[in-house]
Amino acid sequence: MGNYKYGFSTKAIHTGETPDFREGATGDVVSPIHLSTTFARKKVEQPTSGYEYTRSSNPTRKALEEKLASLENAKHGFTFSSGLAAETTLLLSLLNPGDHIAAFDDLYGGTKRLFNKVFSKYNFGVTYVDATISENVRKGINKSTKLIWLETPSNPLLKICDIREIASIAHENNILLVVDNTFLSPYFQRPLDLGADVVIHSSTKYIGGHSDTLGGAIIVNDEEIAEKVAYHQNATGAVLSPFDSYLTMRGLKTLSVRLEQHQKNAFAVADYLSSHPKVKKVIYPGLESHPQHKLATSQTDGFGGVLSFEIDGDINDAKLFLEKLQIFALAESLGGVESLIELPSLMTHASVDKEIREKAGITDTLIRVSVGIEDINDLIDDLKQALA
Ligand code: P1T
Repeated sequence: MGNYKYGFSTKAIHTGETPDFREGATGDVVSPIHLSTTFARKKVEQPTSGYEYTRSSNPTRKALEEKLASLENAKHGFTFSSGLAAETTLLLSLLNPGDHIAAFDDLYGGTKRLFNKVFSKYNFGVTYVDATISENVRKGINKSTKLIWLETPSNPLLKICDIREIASIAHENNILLVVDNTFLSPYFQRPLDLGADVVIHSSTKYIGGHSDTLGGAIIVNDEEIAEKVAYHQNATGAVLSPFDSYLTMRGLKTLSVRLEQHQKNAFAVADYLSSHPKVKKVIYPGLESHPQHKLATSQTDGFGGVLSFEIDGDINDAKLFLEKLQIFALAESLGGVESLIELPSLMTHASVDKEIREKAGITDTLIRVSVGIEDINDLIDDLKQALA
């Protein structure tokens, strides 16, 4: 199924899963789960089906990889056992010791831990910059910089970076731009179309959508990058299992309807919290009060289902509020159909040093909400009773 011919939902449902009508084939409408770890061949020199061993390639994983690539308007997709496994494989594919990354200072805590505590041991340098001002990125690069790394919207402060502007700074300097597109998914944002070179996903989130499968993805157009990633995917081995590929594909088919509902509920929650006397500030790119609302509108088709807010009080008030909620689960992660809520300073971003965290704006009373697709009245009632 060609990349550009069909609309988003048609591609989400059909790409990679065309029924097989060849003689003896069963014409499955849904791609079967190919659990086999190895594939028999008739001749020593040549794999008969094109498949050899599931770490290298697997038909169920391939169906998902084709689907994901088509949704990002890309040629190549690769899927991994988690978002961090995708990031690790990308770094191993594209960097050599001594190379440097210019990264946004508001990133998922686990990504910062990977850069600061794991890759730093192998002499990779990282400079964090406030990439909401594109010129800061230029200041953060040096002659060893090979990658610029962004999340937009960022986790957990929902800051927006100008993908087009930063892509041109990257390319003027022969640097690749990586955008983590986890928060919006390709339904609302397609960074490769805006000039990025690599898209990263934690498919654990909106792409899977049901909090029941961990995964990650790398999506690219460039043949040379694709070749390097394919080599390292096989050589290092953190691939997505056939069963997780199936679950992720099943989730992906409803991405557009889920995200529309996530966003609708997120707007309603943002409006409710904005007018509550016990809430100091609400951060949601869909609100006109968000400092980069216009930029968000210029590069995305929507604002997603995650918002953050600061409760008026101290950390104990924040904890009390979180523990009183009945429907919102107090849990890490985001992007599932159920509403999740968490305290980044003690949960998702606890691995980031306090000083760095606070400098970036992740205070002790900042609360992050992944608004689910439950009935909105029930969500608002739950927030109301817990705030009371
Ligand atoms: O959890 P994993 O699938 O390995 O993905 C890591 C990751 C990468 N990028 C972003 C933007 C993420 O938010 C994450 C994971 N985030 C959480 C678990 C969280 O609660 O924020």
